Amino acid sequence: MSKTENIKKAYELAKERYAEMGVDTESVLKQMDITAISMHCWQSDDVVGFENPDGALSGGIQATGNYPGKARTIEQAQQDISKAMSLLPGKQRLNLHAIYGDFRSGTVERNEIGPEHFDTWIDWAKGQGVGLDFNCTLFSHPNADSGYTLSDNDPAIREFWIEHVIKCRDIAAHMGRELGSRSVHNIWIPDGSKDLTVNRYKHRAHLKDSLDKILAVKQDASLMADAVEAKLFGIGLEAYTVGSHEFYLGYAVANKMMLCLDIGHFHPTEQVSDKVSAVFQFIPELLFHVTRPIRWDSDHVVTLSDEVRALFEEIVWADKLDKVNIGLDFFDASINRIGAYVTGVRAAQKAILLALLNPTPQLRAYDENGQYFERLALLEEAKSMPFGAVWDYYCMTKEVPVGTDFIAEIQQYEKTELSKR
Ligand code: RNT
Ligand code: ZN
Repeated sequence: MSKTENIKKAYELAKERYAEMGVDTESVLKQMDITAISMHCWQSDDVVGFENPDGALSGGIQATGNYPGKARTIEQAQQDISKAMSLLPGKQRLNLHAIYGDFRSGTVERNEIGPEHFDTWIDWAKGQGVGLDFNCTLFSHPNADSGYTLSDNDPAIREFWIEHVIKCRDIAAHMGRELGSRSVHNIWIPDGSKDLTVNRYKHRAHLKDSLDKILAVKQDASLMADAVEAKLFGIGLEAYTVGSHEFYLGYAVANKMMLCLDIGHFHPTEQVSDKVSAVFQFIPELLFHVTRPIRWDSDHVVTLSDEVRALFEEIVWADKLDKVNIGLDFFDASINRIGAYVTGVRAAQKAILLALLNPTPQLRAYDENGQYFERLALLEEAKSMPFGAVWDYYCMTKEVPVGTDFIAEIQQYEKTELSKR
């Protein structure tokens, strides 16, 4: 029997098993189709960007490793991301950072960037049929050297960054308009202090004031939407982070905007999955940065870990899959970067699929009847259902490599493209 026939046969059997549990795999696959993952452009080149290819990454984040073949030009980044997308089932988007603009070999100050610097990407996105998301970049710049940007004590520094973020929101709206798909603009700032400070309140007041000034410039909600991303600490910024969870949770609720929850931005025993049903009581739409912290916010490639599974289960159980924006945020410079993309996106997609394949109606019934042994048993049995057969079938119907077949494709790409850089 051919491989295709085997995949189909395995799927048909799996479909029956799931149906016995009250799960309709066909409608699950339809949901997979409309659930887009926004791929972060910065795995392609270790968060360097095209403003200053020799510049150092600052802001308390770090990509470790020196695997050969990273993208050094926009063309290379586009080629790599297109390659990765060709190996992924379903729909993706691309998430750009402001430093990835096409500055046409000139220097453009961050507070002077505009939509024209992203035409190259918009054209590429049109060609790929994908939407774009956007991020202002408030790190890797001399005006961030004090450790503070929007919350700096110097009003001139704050003003510079306020202007930058305002420009970035224009760019996001422009992308939304050009591509007919709303762009999510995420605001993350590195601000904080290595050691104890007596000015926690003052910096947070500055940040609030700067954000108020930024958001005073109204944008069309159908073209772009803002999110704010909280964080616990950064490298060299261990004692104090201005934009903490409480700060942004409060800000997002007060200003009716999106909150971005990054899996790596909390205390190690804290679970982002548990925040989903809490935050959704107050905020109608969320952005997630799916990543894998190991001991710290190390931004490892996403795998099908318990926490990633739990995150999507909570989203599905809260019935909010259509109210989440799924971004990825890992940057591993120690392995083939296209391989990192494909492995990470596929892992996140598998977690979504698994969450959708849960026998949720039966689980809820047990739960609400107080049948807790039954609930636990079913949760356990659900783990060994033939989900791999559904995943393989999904990949096959989307005409992308099934199983490990993408490994050889990436090895080939490394040989013909990456090794020549
Ligand atoms: C940093 C944040 C942020 C960045 C990107 C590059 O800790 O997670 O999202 O990773 O903006
Ligand atoms: Zn993040």
